[in-house]
Order: sequence, then structure tokens, then C-alpha cells
Amino acid sequence: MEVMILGPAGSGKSLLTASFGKYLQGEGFIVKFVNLDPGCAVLPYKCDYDVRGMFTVEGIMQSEGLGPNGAMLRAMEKLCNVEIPKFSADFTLIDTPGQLEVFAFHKSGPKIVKSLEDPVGIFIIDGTIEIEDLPAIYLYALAVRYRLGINMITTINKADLLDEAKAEKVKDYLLNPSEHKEKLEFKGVLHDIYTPLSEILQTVIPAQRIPLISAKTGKGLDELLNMLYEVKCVCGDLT
Ligand SMILES: Nc1nc2c(ncn2[C@@H]2O[C@H](COP(=O)(O)OP(=O)(O)OP(=O)(O)O)[C@@H](O)[C@H]2O)c(=O)[nH]1
Ligand SMILES: [Mg+2]
Repeated sequence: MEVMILGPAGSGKSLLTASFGKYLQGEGFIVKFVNLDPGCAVLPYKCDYDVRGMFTVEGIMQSEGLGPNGAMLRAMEKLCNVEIPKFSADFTLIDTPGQLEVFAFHKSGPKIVKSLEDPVGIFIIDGTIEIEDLPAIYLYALAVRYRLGINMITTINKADLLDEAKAEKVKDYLLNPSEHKEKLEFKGVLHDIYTPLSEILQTVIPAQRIPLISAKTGKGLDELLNMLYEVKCVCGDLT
């Protein structure tokens, strides 16, 4: 099963790739690690395939005289020609670029998806974000899901940093934005925008559990694995 780990900058993609991979190995699975982020310096796992072997953002900045964002865009163009090896593994975990928007809303993201065999996405929402930013990040998660055209599990990460009340608030809202929108206490213009947005979100979110996980402590990784199996089961593939 090919699993793409997606999420905004700093949400925990690389650490989850490492810790979920370790968890899966502990369960007896064969796991391969793929890094598609040409901008990272160090990774918390050992790569079986690393796009930095072909190009890096730093290298492009120097060779083409570009700034970091221009070089990242150029890197995404190069990523279109990258072929991820087909590993014979139970799970291939694919860590994706920090600048998610340049990957997902660029032709490279969908192109990479097409080259894979029906990958599943894990979209990470950083649970420590301001509670009032949840509708925007949720819309972002859905936009990425439909743009890439893949089955995706939404997760709330950094559970170890959340108190019970905040964790519950975040989870309740993501599961049922219409019913729980008032609890987010939007103020001013955010109220005017996010109240109707919550109603729209309610009509387009998939009926799915949202695991509360910690890439740091390993909390919730068992539920994540169960959900991956469920997603594949719905698609008719039990492997
Ligand atoms: N406490 C805590 N920290 C976490 C968790 N997940 C990630 N972090 C921390 O958050 C920071 C960013 O984690 P990364 O794994 O680099 O996040 P990323 O999404 O890969 O970041 P970019 O690739 O730069 O976008 C690091 O300092 C991690 O140690 C978590 O579950 N709990
Ligand atoms: Mg990363």
C-alpha cells in the first residue's frame, strides 16, 4: 500500500513518516520510506528513495540564481519527471514537500499520484493551531483531497501537546462542523465567513473517523493503521 503523508508546513509529516514506519515495522510489516521533499536538510528516517539524490532546493537556488520560493517551484517542475521505484513492501510511506500548496496545486502533485497504484493520503492537521483557524485548514485539507483525487484520512497531530478540552473541541468540529461551529467562538469578520463555511463543509466532508495522533509519542497510530485498512476495504482491495 502506498501512503502519501500530506499536510501544511511543520504539521509533522516527516516525524509521522518516521514514527508510523517504525510502528508498522514493529507490527511485522515491510516498510519503505520515500522522501519527495527537495527542500529538507535532515530527516528522522532512513530513505529508500530520496528525491534529493536528483536535485535540491538549495542546489537550484545556487545554479539558477533563484530565491527559495522560485527554486521550490522549479523543483516541483523537476518532480514531474521523477519516477518513484515500485518497492515490494507492505507499506511505502511517501513524505511530501513542506510547501504543500506548491505540490498539491501544481501539476507535479497529481502527476506523482497518477504514477502510483491507488495511493491513500494521510492529511495532518496540527492540533495546536488556533481553534478559530480550523475551518480554513479543513477547507484546505478537502481541497487537497479533491485536487489529488485520492482517498484521504484526516488526522489531528500533536495530541501530546493538547489538553483534553481542546482535543475534544477540535475533533468535534472536524466531525460535525455545522453542529459545533458556535463552540469555536469566531469573532468579527471571521464569524461572517466561517459560519456559512461550516455549513458548506458539513455537506462535503466524508463520513470518516478522525484519529487523534501523536507522531512524537506514537499515540493513535494503531487507529491510523485500522483506518488505512478500512479505506482499502471500501475500495474493494483488502491487501
Ligand atoms: N510534540 C510534538 N511535536 C511534534 C509532533 N509531530 C511533529 N512535531 C514537531 O513539529 C516540528 C515539525 O515536524 P516535522 O515532522 O518536521 O514537520 P513537517 O510537516 O515534515 O515539516 P516540513 O516538511 O518542514 O513542512 C518538529 O519540531 C517535530 O518534532 C507531535 O506529535 N508532537
Ligand atoms: Mg518534512
